[in-house]
Amino acid sequence: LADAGLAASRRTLRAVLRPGAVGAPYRGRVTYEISYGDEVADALRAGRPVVALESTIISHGLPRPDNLRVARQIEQQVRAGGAVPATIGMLAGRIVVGLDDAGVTELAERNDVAKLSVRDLAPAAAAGAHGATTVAATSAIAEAAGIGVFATGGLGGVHRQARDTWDESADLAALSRTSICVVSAGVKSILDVPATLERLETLGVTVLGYRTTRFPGFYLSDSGHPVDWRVDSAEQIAAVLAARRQQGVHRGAVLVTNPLPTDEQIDPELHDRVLHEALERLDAAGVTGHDVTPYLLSYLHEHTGGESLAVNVRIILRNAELAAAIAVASADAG
Ligand code: PSU
Ligand code: MN
Repeated sequence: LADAGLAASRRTLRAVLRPGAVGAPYRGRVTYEISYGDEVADALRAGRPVVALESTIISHGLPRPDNLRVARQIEQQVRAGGAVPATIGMLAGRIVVGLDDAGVTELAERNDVAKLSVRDLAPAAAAGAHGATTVAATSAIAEAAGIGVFATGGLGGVHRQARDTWDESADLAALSRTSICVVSAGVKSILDVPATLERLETLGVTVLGYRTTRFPGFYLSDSGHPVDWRVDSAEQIAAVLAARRQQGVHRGAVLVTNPLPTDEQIDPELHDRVLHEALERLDAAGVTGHDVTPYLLSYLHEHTGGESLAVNVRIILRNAELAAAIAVASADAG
């Protein structure tokens, strides 16, 4: 387990995982229950604000070596906002809610980290794999752990070729059945944005615009499409979450979309040119399935001269800040 980067401070809340048995065939005493970082476990018990963070962004969404630095910055941002960060991922088959720095480093630096959506969690655990969780998997785990707020960068959605490929991120279906508040900057225009919005509507995902009535396009402040509900403060978002609980109608996610200020968005001309190239290359390279999104993300990072990375980091930190404020406002509201 030392190799898995599990610090001694790590412990399971309810069950004991037999040391050395990770990845071994089920022999009656091995459990795959969620492990918690101490600080997260304490905060959850005490009802203090916690923000879930995904790890696919670290392993597959951002280039090395910036990914590790950014992963730490996101956690710091959540702390600065008065909440406890719970970065979620899998180490040697164990789901960990609240990875420590050694665990985050493993996921940032290893070459054998699997990208895990919800359906992958059980087989990856049984195989003793290291894995990074997507928005779909992170949401599902956060809900199971009793964490109500989750900060990410961009969401997965409907891909541009979906009419032929049926490639729609499992993030959307997961958000339709998972009770969680997700803060994102909308979706990247590597996706079919209007189709993604239609699917979010069909799937019953509540979409809020934070200080906007326009759905953000990640690098671009405005995707060109409207959002029905505008909210202007973390308290107002906490009120939406409280209303859902009290109404007893809270299956599915609340997606809070947090746009970049227009003077911070990526140069639209550079954006359109590189996006066009990336989509052409994707086609030519014959990339499919769960490799599509990482391929497009790394193409953008490599071909915008660092601009997309800088903007990406800015977006994530802003989302972490807002998520912490929502978690604090929700805890204050009881
Ligand atoms: N979009 C981004 N950055 C990301 C991702 C998506 O702008 O890092 C990651 C997230 O973890 C998301 C996943 O959940 O990719 C979606 O992958 P797919 O399209 O294969 O479902
Ligand atoms: Mn896909």
